[in-house]
Amino acid sequence: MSENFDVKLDNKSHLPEYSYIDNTWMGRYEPAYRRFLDDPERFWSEIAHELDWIKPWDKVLEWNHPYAKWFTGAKLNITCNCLDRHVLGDRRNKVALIWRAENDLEERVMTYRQLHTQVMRFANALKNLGVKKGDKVCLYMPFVPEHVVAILGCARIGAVHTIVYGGFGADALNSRIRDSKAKIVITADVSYRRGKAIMLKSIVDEAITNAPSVEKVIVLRRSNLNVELIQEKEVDFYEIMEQAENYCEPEEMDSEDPLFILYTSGTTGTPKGVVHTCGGYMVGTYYTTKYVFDMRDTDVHWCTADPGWITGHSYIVYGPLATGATVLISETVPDYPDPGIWWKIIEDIGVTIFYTAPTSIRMFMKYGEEWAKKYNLDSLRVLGSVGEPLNPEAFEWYYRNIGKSKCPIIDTWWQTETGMHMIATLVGEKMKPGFAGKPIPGIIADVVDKDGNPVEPGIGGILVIKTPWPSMMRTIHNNDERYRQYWSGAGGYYTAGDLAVKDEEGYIMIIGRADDVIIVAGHNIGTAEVESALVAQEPVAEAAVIGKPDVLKGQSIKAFVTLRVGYEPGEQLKNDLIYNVRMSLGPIAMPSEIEFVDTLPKTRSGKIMRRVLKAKEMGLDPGDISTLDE
Ligand code: 6R9
Repeated sequence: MSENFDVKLDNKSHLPEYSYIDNTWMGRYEPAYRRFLDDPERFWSEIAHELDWIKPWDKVLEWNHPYAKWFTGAKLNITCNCLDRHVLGDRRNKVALIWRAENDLEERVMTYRQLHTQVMRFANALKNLGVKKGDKVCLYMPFVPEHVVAILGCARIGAVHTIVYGGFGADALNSRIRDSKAKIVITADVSYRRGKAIMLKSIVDEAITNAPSVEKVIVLRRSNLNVELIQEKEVDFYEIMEQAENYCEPEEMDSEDPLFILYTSGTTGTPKGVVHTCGGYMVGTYYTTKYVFDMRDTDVHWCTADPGWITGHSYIVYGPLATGATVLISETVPDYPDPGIWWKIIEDIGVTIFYTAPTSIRMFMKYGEEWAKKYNLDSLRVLGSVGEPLNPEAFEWYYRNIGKSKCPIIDTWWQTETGMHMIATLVGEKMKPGFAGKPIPGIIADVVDKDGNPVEPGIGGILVIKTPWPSMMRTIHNNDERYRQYWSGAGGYYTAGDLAVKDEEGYIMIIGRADDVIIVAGHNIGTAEVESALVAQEPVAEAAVIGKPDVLKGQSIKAFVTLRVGYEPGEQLKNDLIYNVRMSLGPIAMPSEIEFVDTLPKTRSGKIMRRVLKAKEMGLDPGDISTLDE
């Protein structure tokens, strides 16, 4: 990786017109960050002390590069912090979960007390099936409250959950079950998407034909289809719950015992089974939910991800419940039955913290702001973004149309591997559209060259995390060698696989995945910047760029573009788009080709898969496409 990235830094910034600076939990960014630097272990131990432990730790951190152990010697159960402490404290009858069905007609509400009981019953049901601490349990479920019950039920007894997104097909499910050697699969008869029923159970039937580890399948029957179950092997979710006791003692987990395995989104390669452990993950997700989102007891938190992604694990389930929030969970997609559905839900429920992905925001932009205008969004106070770079155009749209210029936009950079937010602009801090922000207190991140030396502001390089943090992954399941690779490049720092650039104030902008980088005439060009320059133009809804071999320049840039509603493709438009990129970024970053497409290939979590476009363009095998959305 050379340092000669051509990056144009825009100095536009926003101070939220209405800010919460004085009220944030830890105070302002600078003093909090300094407090962390003064004594990192004390910083983390102070946060950990806010939670309940069965036995406290002997040491905060044992670091033996690249292996970290956090809160060693401590015993805990994460469900005690997500449930028991609220039930025993003053949140007993506080609403824990509000669920909206895909059709927006059904709603279910569960208090902390109710959720606690359900989780304990389910945990006992798992025990009755012979599930023990350390056993792997695969969840392949629709997004219903029972999904959360099943997750926490596993954690209650120390079973390691591995959640597979309910939109994946049989092959993807099969490979994850086989890699994790799951003993139990939990599923449902159907899930619903855009009004259509998807027969989840039949997909499981297919997926487990050659998965000998699977002993039992638990089926949640939510429809009236009366799906038949094979005696012995298959059991009904509520039948086994009914036979189970109400109280379940929490399993004493060692801080370093695994909590779950989650397979990565696979934008750039084969999915990897990321392993997270109990203690550190609990501290990291609790801390970031509370601090980064400035979570208060009165908040209604809505993260639009699915539990099948890390975002769902950390910011639907574990983090928000550990802080005792009211969590909205919704099976809806953003544009069904119409593109106003999410705004309607926010108005109905009174959502205060809303966390979504750039892909959704760009989709809303494509349909126009009228949809959001129909609803009263005054309850909102914090808006979040995750998953891809939030380009300035989408930032502005989100800030004005959804946040009504009063809500901070918290762009959060992190990964399945990091478990928690790493880089973000905190509530009350100056926001810079296009920049994720600064490393949060607790995290030392930087932009470096291939030897690990920091590069100058404005120069692109490799994004690294320099020191361990509590919720870092501990290994890749069945592939520790692959784990070590994360810590073996760039001077031995943790390399995230992303490229970034820092400005004079230390704000970090993500410019793309290292695997997607384009090198034109010796200049490294991050995909995000060119895509952003395209999306900044009114007709463009979304864009993806790839590098194509070019005899003169090494590579040339090809852009794939989808248009906003009301725009037609044409030669003139192509020329205009290219001209405007040239004017904003210069000739080096100018696409030499543009192709208009109806959709872009994305992972099921909404990330653009540039390698699929590239393989198709060059007539090559796209590699593992199990995570591709159809
Ligand atoms: C949480 C999650 C991780 C990759 C990551 C990066 C991209 C995530 C981002 C972002 C720019 C942000 N990414 N958040 N890029 N700005 N705020 O998405 O985890 O599915 O493992 O993906 O997503 O490329 O390396 P995961």
